[in-house]
Amino acid sequence: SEARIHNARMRDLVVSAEAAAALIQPGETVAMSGFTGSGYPKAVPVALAQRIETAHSAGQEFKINLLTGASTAPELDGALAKAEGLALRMPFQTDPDARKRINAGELDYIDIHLSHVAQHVWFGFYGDIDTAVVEVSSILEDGSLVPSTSVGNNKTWLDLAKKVIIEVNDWQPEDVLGMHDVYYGTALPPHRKPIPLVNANDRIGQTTLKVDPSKIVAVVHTHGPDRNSPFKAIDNDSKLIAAHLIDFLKHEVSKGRLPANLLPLQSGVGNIPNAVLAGLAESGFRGLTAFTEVIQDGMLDLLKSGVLDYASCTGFALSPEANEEFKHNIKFYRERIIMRTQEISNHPELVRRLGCIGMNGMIEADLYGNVNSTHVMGSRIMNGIGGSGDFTRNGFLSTFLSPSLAKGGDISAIVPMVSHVDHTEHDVSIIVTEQGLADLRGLAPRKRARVVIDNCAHPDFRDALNDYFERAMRDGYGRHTPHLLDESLSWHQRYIKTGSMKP
Ligand code: 0RQ
Repeated sequence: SEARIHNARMRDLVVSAEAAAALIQPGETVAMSGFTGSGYPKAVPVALAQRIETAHSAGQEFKINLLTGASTAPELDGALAKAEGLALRMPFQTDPDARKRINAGELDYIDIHLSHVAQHVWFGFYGDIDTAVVEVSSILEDGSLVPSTSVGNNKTWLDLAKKVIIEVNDWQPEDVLGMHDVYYGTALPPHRKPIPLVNANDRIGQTTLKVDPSKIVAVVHTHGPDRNSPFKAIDNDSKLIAAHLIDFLKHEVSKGRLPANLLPLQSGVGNIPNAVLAGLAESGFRGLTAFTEVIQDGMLDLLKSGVLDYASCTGFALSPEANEEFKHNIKFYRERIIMRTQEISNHPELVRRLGCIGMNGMIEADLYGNVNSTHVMGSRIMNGIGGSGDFTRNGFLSTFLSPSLAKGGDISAIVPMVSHVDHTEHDVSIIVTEQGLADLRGLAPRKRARVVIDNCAHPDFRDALNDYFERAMRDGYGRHTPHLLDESLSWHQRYIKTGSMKP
C-alpha cells in the first residue's frame, strides 16, 4: 500500500502491473530480482507473460532474455516459460516448465557460477540491461530502496539497467529494514581493492539499495507471499548422510583441524542439507556460524535454538510455516541474519578467507571424485551449478551429499566416470552417501577410487565398480587415473537404453 512508499515522486509513478509490463519491449534483456524463490517480482512478470501471449496469438514475435539472482517461482520463470516468452535464461533455475523447454532445445540457458553473474554483466559479457524489475519491501523518503527477502544481483541490476520498474510488496515484513548489507565498494579490474570483510557477520555496506530516480519508469504495488515450498519429512537416508557428516566434523575437531565451533557453514538447498542442519541441532555443537547463499528452515531453527550465532546470506528458501515464523520474529532474526548481494555472499575471496565448509547435493560422483551437480545422463539439465562451485573451489572443505541410488535403485550415484563435470577431482574433498563418507583429502587417484567404492557406493553396484576399476588398472592406457574409455560412460548409455544402469 501507499504506506510503504515514503517518497512523493515514487508515489506518483505507481501504475498497474499491466501498465508497467507494457514498458518492456520484445528482444529486451530484462534483469529481475529473486533468489531461490524469495524476493522475486510477483505481478509484472505475470502481466508480461499475458502480454507476450497476446502478441503471439496476433502472430507477433515476443521474447526476452531473462537474468535473475537465482531460481524464482511459477509466477516468474513458470509464467514466462509457458508463454514461450524466453529466448535466453541465466544464471540458475529450478522451474519444471523452463527446464522442459531448455531440455527440448527451445530455450537457451547459460549456467554460470552465481558469484560471476554481476561481474560478468559489468564486464559487458551479456550486453546492455534494458529493464530491471526489482521487488522491495519499502521505499524510503530519500528514494532509497529497502530490499525484501533477497538481494541477489539487485544492486547491479539497478546500477546498470536503462529503465527500472519497482514492485513494492507489502506482504514482506517492513521491519526487514536493517537486515541487509549492500556493499558499494566493488570496482572493475584493474581498480579492485580487497573486500574489507573478515568475519561472516561483519557489516561493510549500507542497509538500502541506491537507484537513480530518473531511471524509474513505474512503481507497482503487490501483496503476495514468496514461493514457499514445504520440505518433505526427513527420510532415513538423509538422516544417515547427516550423521556421517557430523561424525566427520567432530573427528576433525578432535584432530585439531577445525575449531570447536567449526568454520562458517555453507549449505545448499534441498532435503539432505536440511537434514544436516537438523542433525547439527542435536549434535552438541555451539557457537556455529554460516556464510551461505540461502537460509532454509533448518537454519532458522538453529538460530532460534542458539546453536547458530549468526548467518550471512543473499536469499531464503522457507516452508510456509518457517516463513510465518520469520515474519513474526523478524526483530530477532534481524539481529542474527545479514543479507548481502550475491557477488559478496559467494565471493571467492571471502569464501577462501573465512574458510567456509561447503555442503551441497550432487547428481553423481565418479571413482576419482569428479562431481556432476547439474546434468542427468550428461545432457539433461536439472537446475544449474548455482553457488556450489563458488564454495567448492574456494572453501576450507567441500562436501557433496547424496543418496547412493536414484530412481528407485536403477541409477548408481557413484559411476565409473561422471557424464558431466561441474566440480573436478581437484576441488572435491568429501563425498557422503547413506553408505558412508569418503575422505579424499591427500589421496592420489587410485586410493580415492578405493575409498569411494568401499565407503559410498551402494552394495548393488559395488561389484561392478570394483570390476571396472580392476580392469582399468590392468588394461587402461595410463595407471594414474585408470579408465577404460570404451566403457567409462556405458552405465549411462545402458540406463538410456534399458531404464537401468544394472547389467
Ligand atoms: O528428481 O524429483 O524427478 O525424482 O534429481 O534429487 O535426491 O531430491 O536431491 O533435491 O538435493 O537435488 C544435485 C539436483 C540434488 C541439487 C541436485 C534426481 C532425483 C530427483 C533431485 P525427481 P534429490 P536434491 C546452493 C547450492 C546444484 C546447485 C547447488 C542441485 C532430483 O543439489 O541442484 O548445489 N545442485 N546449489 O531423482 C538421475 C542421478 C540423480 C538423479 C538425483 N544420479 N541420475 N537423476 N537425481 N541424482 C543453492 C543455490 O545455488 C541457489
